[in-house]
Amino acid sequence: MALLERTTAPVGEHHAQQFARDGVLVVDDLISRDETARLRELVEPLYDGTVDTGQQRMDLGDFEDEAPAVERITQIMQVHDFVPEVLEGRYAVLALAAARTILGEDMELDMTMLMDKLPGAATPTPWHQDQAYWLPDIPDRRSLSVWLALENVTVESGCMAFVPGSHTEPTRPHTWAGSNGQALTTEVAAGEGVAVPLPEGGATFHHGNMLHSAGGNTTDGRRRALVLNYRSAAMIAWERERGYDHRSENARNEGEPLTRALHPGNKR
Ligand SMILES: O=C(O)CCC(=O)C(=O)O
Repeated sequence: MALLERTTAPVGEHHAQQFARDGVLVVDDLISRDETARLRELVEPLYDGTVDTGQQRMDLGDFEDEAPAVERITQIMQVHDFVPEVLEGRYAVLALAAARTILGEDMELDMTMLMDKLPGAATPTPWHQDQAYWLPDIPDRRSLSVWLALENVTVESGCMAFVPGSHTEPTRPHTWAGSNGQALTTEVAAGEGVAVPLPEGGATFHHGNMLHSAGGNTTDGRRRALVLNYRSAAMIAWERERGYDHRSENARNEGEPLTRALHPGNKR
């Protein structure tokens, strides 16, 4: 399988050109092992339930009909509401600087999210483009997501996969991944995707129109990631005026993909 070029932090002008071409950057060493360990420690109370994350926690994998042995894809939205310290680390400074270098000085943090696949949670995150989840008429589609590996992530434990260059194509039609849940999915041909294993503290940076997925976790270890999403300050204000703030009070409605976010109360 093809490998994506690896880069080093901090992300600079050269990387901005690479991002414009590929729509994704792979940074093996965004933060140190100590910083990663600190982040794991900060977010564990959210995972183990010591901190109640209420409706911000959901199983993104509940599109599968069979009853799961373990929560399939644990997703916790707006992590910094519960643990503001997650934004105090060096990586948050690096990620914001990268977003501004790559997409413009008006980039700001829009969303944080935790994604955990417990040992044996073998449900893949379906192929999708983040833009399929957004308000369809958003006037400015610049967006960057940083997916930070909180431990070594392999193909077997559910690393991310991307279709380099797909960010320049129109957003593909998406459908619900199943009769339950809020995951969307789209068609990607075999061989289009490139899997990106990462060491702990490594990160991928992907464009909002990038086709991506993640494998299931077939190992006996965890697969935790912290995601930070950036877009322009004006677009964050535009979203909030329309009641869209990436919280999940109404996880799924009956609307069609690409219109769902317009339904009253759907905040995700
Ligand atoms: O971690 C995963 O399983 C998927 C994450 C994802 O889709 C994203 O960060 O946009």
